[in-house]
Amino acid sequence: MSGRTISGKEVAQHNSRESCWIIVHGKVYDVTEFLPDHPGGSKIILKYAGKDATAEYDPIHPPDAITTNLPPEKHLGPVDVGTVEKVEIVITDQEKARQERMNARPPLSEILNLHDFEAIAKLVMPEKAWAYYSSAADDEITNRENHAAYHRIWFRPRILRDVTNVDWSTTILGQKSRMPLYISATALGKLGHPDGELNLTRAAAKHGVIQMIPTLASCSFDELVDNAAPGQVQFLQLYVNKDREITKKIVQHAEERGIKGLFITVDAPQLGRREKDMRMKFEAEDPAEVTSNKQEDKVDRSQGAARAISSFIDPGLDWKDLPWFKSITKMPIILKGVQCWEDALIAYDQGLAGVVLSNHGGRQLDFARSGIEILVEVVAKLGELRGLKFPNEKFQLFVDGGVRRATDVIKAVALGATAVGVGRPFIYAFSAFGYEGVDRALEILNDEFEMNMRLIGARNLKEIVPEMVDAHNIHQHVVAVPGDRLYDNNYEDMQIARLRDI
Ligand code: 173
Repeated sequence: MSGRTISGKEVAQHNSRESCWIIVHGKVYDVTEFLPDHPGGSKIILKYAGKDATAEYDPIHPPDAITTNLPPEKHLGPVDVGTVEKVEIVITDQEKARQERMNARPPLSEILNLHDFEAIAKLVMPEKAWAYYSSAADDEITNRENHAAYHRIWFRPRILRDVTNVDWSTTILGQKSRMPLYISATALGKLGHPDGELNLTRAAAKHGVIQMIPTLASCSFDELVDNAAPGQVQFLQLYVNKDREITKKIVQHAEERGIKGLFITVDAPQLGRREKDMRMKFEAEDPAEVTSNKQEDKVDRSQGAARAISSFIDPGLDWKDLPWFKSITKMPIILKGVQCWEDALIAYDQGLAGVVLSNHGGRQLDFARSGIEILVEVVAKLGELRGLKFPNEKFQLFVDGGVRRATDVIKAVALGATAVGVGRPFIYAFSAFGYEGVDRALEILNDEFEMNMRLIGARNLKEIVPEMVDAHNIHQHVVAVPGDRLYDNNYEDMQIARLRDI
């Protein structure tokens, strides 16, 4: 970075595809040559050519994204802040109304369960953020099935056991956790709250639960590790880059920084179609701009927030790559997104530490089965073929998707899971209430554990045995169960195409 201070006026002259400078956090960058390579497409950068792009940049990128992606000679120097023309931030009527709703949030003491966070988040989050987080693939059948599958499992509680003291703590990949639950990886946390994933780090520290840091966090990886409490356990979710050197760097850096488990995402060689998110983008774009888009962008921003930044993910990832991962790290390796016993068996035979039975929150293949349904077949088949019993220390099974209650977690544990991942509910908690929201969400789950452990007659997780649940209908997708009123209230109907305003 040269020391020269650059005037806002000079920056403003570089406002085209031919010469494009932008300001981020008070520094000027020449991104002209980077335009065609920007994972989010060139168009969005050009919108800020010659201007301050910080407000648009922040929610989507970790703070160090620009410095690591641009060669040093393109870092032009600090801008003379007083001379920068302010990018006019127009507060729309819609935004005003949203802020009013934010001021009308109920006190946290009135939030009684995880569904409540979702209901409030839906009302107070920026629309773009809600569209991105809540959306799922295609017709969102799997998204809803993830939750509904838990309705097909019923309890067989035991009575007259002294349940004065109950303990639901456990170990996950050898690490202590106060609950059989971890905070799963979800991208772009700053879309929902300015502190992004840091809200999760702090609340996880307070409650002694493990946070899985996403590859595509809005906070930088180091920021999330630096802000962890002494001894706090974190895992890393990994999207594998086409450039394996980049992946190697990420993995080895994570290990050096004390990350205790590597969760490689294997269900997203291409991102699913999240149509709520896509539709939101159409509405946000100026129609004239949309129609004049001449395919000059590598990535069409109208595809929604996730697709725009996912072009680095390698669809060529293969079982053949696993020995390489084992050669570059000693961290336990877990595959996240396994969806049938055959693949779980290969993972076991390859000596991996476990698998997450997951369909990516219903965001990838629609009509993929729920994690909890897959768990039942994996436990049965690996028992039959390899003599394994679950939960198993050496090969751990995790599930995620649709979990909203401690009873859901208890069902998974009874069926053989070491722990479950919870993603969206914590994003909703911090989007609506910041750190305190996540703190409250974890407190609610703790309260639910205490009561439900007593009610099923288990004093610790070992006493939660398969006989305590009746899951014989789990593979039946057409059994009638009562509707879930709280969940259904939050579930937002998908929209059908409609005419433009005339
Ligand atoms: O589900 C997602 O949205 C996701 O995993 C993702 C992938 C790439 C970029 C951003 C998010």
